[in-house]
Amino acid sequence: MASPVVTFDVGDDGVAVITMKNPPVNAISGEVLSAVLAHFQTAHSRKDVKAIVLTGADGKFCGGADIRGFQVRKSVGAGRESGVIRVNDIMEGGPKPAVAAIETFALGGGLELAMACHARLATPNTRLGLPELQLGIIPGLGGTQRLPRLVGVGKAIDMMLTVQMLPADDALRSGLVDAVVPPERLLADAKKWALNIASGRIPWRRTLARTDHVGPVEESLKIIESKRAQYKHLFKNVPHPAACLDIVQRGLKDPYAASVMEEKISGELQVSPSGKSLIHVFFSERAVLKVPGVTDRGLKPRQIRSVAIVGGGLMGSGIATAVALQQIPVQIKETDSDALNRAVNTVRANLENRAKKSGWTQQKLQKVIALVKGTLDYKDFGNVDLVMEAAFESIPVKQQIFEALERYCKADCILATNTSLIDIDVVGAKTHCQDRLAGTHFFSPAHVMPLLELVRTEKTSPQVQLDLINFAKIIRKIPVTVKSSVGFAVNRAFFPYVSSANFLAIYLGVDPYRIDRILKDFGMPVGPFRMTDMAGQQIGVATGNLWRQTFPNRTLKMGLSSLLEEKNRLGEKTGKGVYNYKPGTRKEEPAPELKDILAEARRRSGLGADWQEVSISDQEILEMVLFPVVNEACRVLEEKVVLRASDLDLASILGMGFPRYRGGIVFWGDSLGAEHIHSQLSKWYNLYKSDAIEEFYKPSPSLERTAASKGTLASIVELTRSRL
Ligand code: 3H9
Repeated sequence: MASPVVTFDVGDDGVAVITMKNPPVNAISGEVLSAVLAHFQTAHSRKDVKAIVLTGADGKFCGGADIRGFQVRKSVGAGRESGVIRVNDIMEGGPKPAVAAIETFALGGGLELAMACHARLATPNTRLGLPELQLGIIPGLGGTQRLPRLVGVGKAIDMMLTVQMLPADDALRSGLVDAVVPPERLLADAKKWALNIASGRIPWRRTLARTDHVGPVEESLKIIESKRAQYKHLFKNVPHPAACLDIVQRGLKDPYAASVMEEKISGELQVSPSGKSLIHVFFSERAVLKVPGVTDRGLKPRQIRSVAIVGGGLMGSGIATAVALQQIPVQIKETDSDALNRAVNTVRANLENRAKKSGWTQQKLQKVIALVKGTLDYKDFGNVDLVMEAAFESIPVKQQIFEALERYCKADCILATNTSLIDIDVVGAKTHCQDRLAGTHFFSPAHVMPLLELVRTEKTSPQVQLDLINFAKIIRKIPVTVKSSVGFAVNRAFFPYVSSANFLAIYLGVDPYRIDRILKDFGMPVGPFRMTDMAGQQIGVATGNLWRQTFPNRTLKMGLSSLLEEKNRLGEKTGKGVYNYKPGTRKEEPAPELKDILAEARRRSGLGADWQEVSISDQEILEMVLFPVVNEACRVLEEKVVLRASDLDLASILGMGFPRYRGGIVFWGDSLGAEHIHSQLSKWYNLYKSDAIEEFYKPSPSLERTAASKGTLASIVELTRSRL
């Protein structure tokens, strides 16, 4: 017989202990919720039970509703049969007091059950919160009603909208828990607390009826209005943050009615486009850490105790900052003392900035700064566990560096390159330690951006890959394992983002500022033209050249970057690019000169006097910019550059800022359907194929196949998230 998902034990003291047991996080499935409520009813009816303690097995209280069941969710019923009403009536309204004994975490539905108890005890390592909004839903077991009544309306809204998980001491100060006790005393103290409520020594408080943390309705309404203004930016393109505020507001007058409505809305949001996308991202973030042949071999990651960086430019100093921030000693190597001073000073400035933002003490700041050392000599690398090269993008330069690294570093030191362009096999061609070679491709600024592409070659050993995955986690990066190839995953898939925008602007006459606005409205952090200004137009020229060499048939012959570079309009850093920038700011303004620059680009592209602007809708512009990205993503999947489609989704979100609530580039493509994307690309291909754009809009063979078979883009790669 399967072991029960919730156990029930009554001790001699008359306390019934109800324990949720649903590994790995004691999540609330329908079965768990029914069993908890049934055990509460049993406890209420048994004469030998005086009080109840609700807890979780294996030192964890509960991680919330079982998200695995969301995709196949059926309605849990409505009205008085629904889960929330049963929780209200049975747990909170029942005749015997209940205390939640909370260890490690009480999240989402887990915290909601705890809040329906009459008191909560937690251990010092516990985190508590209602993170439902990260999944595109709102709490659905009374959380929007009980949390404000325990911590106040303003704090409850902050916690839900910004997905804050309170540490136990903060939860105690805020009123969310009643006591913090050591883990070894948790159960005994919770029992005592419950018996004290039963005997009247501690007042019996039903959360929904509490008024001690909430002022008059008018005051709460004012708080809600101010929060609506404060969090306006979160409401763009998604329904759940506004739904959460609306339901908190409704509950000010009638929390019981509001909590029934809350459950209904939460269920509807689960199957909304943004709900499905955000739940997909949640699982993608966990799947990416599983690399077959690496993380499933029983190997133990070796600890990286010290790191060296070769090259202290923008990337090198950013990487050194990310390493030092996690208390790992780091050396930076430069070629001369001026460059070295600049590099060390940049890291120091980054750390000072972080210290200011995070309120570090001077002592802590100095301790972290002391971890960063500069050197001009590889001889100092003798003891480091990992070297990351972030030098100039030149094959001979990198090959020389790796030869030196092999000579001076210890025999098991991992040798990595931050190249974003060059094949790792080529970088390490002159070394003999191919099994220790890998790519660690950071995104700029490296101490801020969360993505790390871990590039492996055929020869990179599983141990080295595992060590790097583990190291990435330690320096707070999300590692996506990719195959060594041009552009890896993110730069490769998103190269067409800028190319298609250029095609639209130069060849079809669409205003670049309109293109940027459409992409921003879609949810990208910046449009393609603003992005080229941020990166610098020289980078655009260099990447364009590389692409032209690698994929000559699908690269625009001429983009704006080369013209802008000629005119010394290099982007943000020169105050002029596609946009103009007010001196000393990053605030962009349309440049009146751009019209003439575009006209020149057309002349140079051979577009004669008969050239005519094309009238085109916002929707078509969006698709003309993003469908080529989906098309390239299909090639990335086909070539197995990533392990799974969800890895590319995650990389697109973390590396390019593709909106999370759209699930990533492949997930979004699948939400529209391969057939639609294929038919649009085919249309543009037939309309616009020319010397300038050739096969740019031509559907890739894998998209063609997927559309014909009515399959999903995600299944272009064999390994899927759900099969792991
Ligand atoms: C909710 O509660 C709605 C209610 O309001 C309404 C009810 C009607 N379900 O993160 P980890 C899996 S919505 C199922 O690596 P950690 C996870 O996929 C929920 N599975 O561990 C992974 O599986 P695998 C609101 C879950 O120790 C494994 O557990 N709650 C769930 O670093 C380990 O996860 C949340 O949003 C779940 N709820 O962190 C909390 N949670 O090994 C979401 C995790 O197969 N969860 N798994 O890949 C978390 O934040 C973290 O997982 C947690 C543990 C802090 C709990």
